Amino acid sequence: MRSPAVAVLVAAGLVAAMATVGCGDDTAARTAPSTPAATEAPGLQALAAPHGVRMGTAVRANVLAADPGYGRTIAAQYGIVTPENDLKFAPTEPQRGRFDFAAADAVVAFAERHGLAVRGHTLVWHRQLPAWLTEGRFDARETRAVLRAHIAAVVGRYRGRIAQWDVVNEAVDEDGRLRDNLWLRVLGPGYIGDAFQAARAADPEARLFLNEFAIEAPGPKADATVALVARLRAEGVPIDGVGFQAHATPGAPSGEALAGQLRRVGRLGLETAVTEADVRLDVPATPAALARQANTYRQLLEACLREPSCHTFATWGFTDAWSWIAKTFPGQGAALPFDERYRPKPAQRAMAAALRARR
Ligand code: 9MR
Repeated sequence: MRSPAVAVLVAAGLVAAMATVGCGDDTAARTAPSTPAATEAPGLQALAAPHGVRMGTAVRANVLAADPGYGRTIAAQYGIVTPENDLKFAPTEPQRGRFDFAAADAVVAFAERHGLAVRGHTLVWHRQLPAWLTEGRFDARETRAVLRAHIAAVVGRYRGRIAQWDVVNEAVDEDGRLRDNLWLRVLGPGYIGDAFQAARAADPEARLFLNEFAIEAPGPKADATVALVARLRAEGVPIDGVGFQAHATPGAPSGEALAGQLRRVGRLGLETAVTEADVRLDVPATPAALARQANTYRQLLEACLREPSCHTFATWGFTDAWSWIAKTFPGQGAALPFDERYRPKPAQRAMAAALRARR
């Protein structure tokens, strides 16, 4: 039973929420990110705030526009959002020098209305590149100009409004070599430093990250990534952090492994972030599998909470209604902390419990 004082607070919150949100009109909301829906338990961000950690999710502009409940859940639960696709190269520069920011603008405006921070994803990657670039047969001079102009335009547009950028994404391959991509082939390894310089020039306040998958446990790829960022630091490249994507399966990576890798990067004086966590299951998921998934989410979050370098814990979406997993891993899914109707799963409750326990 709630105490009378709590009941009064809840009632007051309900009135305030009704006044700010209106009749389901998401666009009018002015609630702080940590403010839960009045009738619900505190959201993840409210629980994480005392730890100095932002809880995040990837977000899709098209779903935000189509479904007010999607945005409401994000605003009630999270403190930082990452456009899942809307800031990538092809969507933002579909023709050379002609930019389209409509979808990204909508996400950033949504975040600002709700007091959420934004992670920008991503400036330099080997995927989601426009045909004019992949088929353009540009030489090194022109490719460098394309890279710099793209970063100047995209980062510059959101100067002061995007807190963290994934400047370079997935630059290292499984064997620990620099990934063989268009940028490396035409520009050589210097493209990485170049991209960070251009991002720093376009927004000196933004925190600049190298973002990578499968570096959450020891191995050649993790070693090479740590060596790469140490070298970049030594060369004076303006890099602030490393993003650990953390696309997981139950138990892998373990929390111990992730904490160890976060620590290695933290020791270099760099920030760390968990940027794209999800824990995929065979579908339909059994209760036992959902419990193992919850345990994995709890362990991954606890790893971030105990490493002082880690200030962001973001999942790659929040609802099983919208996730990249089913397309890429046939027969798998159910990877996120909320179900298809935005109801918390055991994974969400396990993360909330971890955040409460460590207060
Ligand atoms: O989730 C994204 C999916 O909707 C896109 O189709 C895909 C295109 O390659 O990219 C997905 O996001 C990726 C992210 O940008 C980088 N890390 C891996 C993610 C899953 O593939």
